[in-house]
Amino acid sequence: MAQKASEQLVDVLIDWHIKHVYGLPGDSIDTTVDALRKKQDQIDFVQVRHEEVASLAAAAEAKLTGKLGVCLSIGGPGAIHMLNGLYDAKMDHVPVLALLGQVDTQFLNEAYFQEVNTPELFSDVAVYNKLITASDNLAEIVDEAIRTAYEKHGVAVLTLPDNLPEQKAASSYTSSANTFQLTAPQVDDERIKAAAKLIRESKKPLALVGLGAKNAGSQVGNFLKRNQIPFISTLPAKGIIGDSHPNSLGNVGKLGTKPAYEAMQNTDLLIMLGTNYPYKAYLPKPGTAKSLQVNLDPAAIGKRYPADVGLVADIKDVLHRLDLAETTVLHPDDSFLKACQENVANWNRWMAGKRELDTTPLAPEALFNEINETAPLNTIYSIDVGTATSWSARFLNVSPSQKFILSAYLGTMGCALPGAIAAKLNYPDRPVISVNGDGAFAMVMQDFITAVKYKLPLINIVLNNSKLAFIEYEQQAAGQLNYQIDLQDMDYAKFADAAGGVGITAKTPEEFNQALNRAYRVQNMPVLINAYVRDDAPLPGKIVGEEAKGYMKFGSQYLKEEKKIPELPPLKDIMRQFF
Ligand SMILES: Cc1ncc(C[n+]2csc(CCOP(=O)(O)OP(=O)(O)O)c2C)c(N)n1
Ligand SMILES: [Mg+2]
Repeated sequence: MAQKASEQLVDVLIDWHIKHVYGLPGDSIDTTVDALRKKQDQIDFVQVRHEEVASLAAAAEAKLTGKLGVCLSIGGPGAIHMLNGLYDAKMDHVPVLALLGQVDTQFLNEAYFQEVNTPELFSDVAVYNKLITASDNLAEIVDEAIRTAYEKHGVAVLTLPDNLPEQKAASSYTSSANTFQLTAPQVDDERIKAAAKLIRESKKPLALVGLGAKNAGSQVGNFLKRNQIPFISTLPAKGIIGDSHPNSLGNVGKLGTKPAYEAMQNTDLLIMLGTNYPYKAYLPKPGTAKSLQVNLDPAAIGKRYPADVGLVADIKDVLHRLDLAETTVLHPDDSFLKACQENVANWNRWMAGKRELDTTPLAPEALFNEINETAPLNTIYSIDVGTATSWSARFLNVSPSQKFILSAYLGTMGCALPGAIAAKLNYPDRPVISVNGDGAFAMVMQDFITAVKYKLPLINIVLNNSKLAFIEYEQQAAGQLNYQIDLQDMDYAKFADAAGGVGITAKTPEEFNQALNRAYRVQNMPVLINAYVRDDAPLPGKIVGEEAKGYMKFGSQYLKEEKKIPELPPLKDIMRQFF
């Protein structure tokens, strides 16, 4: 018997091992929802309360698992709600499929109720973007959409007029799920030799490791150790090699460390592994360092810093061949590494004082330290945008056995809770901790109820400073007076209780520690810790250029803290001992 096109569509998703479809039903997508209902024993529909959460959760699922995330909504308003999470997927280069409803074909182009031209609206976000116009080839197009999302590491969007999936397809369809594979280009020996030469001839090599190294963490870690090369991690790549690796200098950039900033200023060879890190101000000054870059995307090579050798290749393969190209290590000299390590030791001593701050309201530094010290080794962190991002960059030591996700390049507030929902659904046995500011949480808080509905014991920590603290400091850095940054407080713990979860308020370090301890033991329901925190400035590793001028004007606390940094000896001075 011929199948309905919608049933074929769902079969294609099942073939690709899709476990979850995040969404909210409604009239223009209901025939697809009906097909999902029929296969609910093989694929879960995760009902959210706002479509933005569906797309953010789908993006997070892709970040966590490396597999396609899928989200679904009606056309018109529901589709528009999904844009944000789809941009998050696009900008963090993860595969997501969005199924958007549309008015029936007989009403198309009539400016009908909820008729939005989604193929046009989504044209910028999508790597594959089609309006379905027939039922016979729907399954084929879904299959191609998925292949393209994987191949281009991006978002595939299908707009489905709701009368089409309902119709019978002319013939059966066999998906390409079992035969699909991605292969990395091969690099010729000459280029590998050129890369080896660069490393051998450098005195102060430094690696910048990005998300492209995700599946090569231990290989990169071993290579850098053997060759005495210090490394810096981009924030989204945090934990891939592990913050406690002896060669780690922490994260780079505004949220990064002083040792990382200074190593960038002093290196003579920047080795960029799987990164397209955009903040040029935190890279070496052009002309001061050579650069070796490895990236699967040819367009990323030389984009941020001129490359002397560029390898469009898989990192594991390159490192393996670099090892083969040399019988001995390429870079046995540990002088630069030793200097950097001493710089890190000084920095860590300075930071240690902050980890122990015992204040009311809580110092976020101490709060993050408590999470760091108690979170099990398989914890998944989902971090929001705001000062939570800065504190996590500094005070969480993420290990390769943990996972760490955030909205890295879109930087959208409201990403942490959807990320935590996806994390708990995909890894039910692992602890999941999301940390968000009070502003960010309020953008998606309705979906705490989703975590209640699906009995997800995630731990959602609200950093409650009753303001948009990150913006407070941004305004100051720009030399502006603070305006419109205060947030009305509310009892988030009571909200969590009312939603059917567990709400706990914490105002002191002791209360927070107890709350967290209790939260680890809760089963079958989400916990919200409403943590009242000081609005401490997220301390700079180094303020660059224009920002410094802005702070001068404002004369803020932030600048006073920055002045303390020179108390730590600069890397240049430390280096004299080693060279
Ligand atoms: C959707 C969205 N809107 C606005 C911003 C700009 N923004 C970045 S951080 C921030 C403040 C975050 O406030 P909150 O969540 O309370 O965290 P805090 O910085 O106070 O810890 C804002 C408004 C953003 N990144 N995303
Ligand atoms: Mg806040």
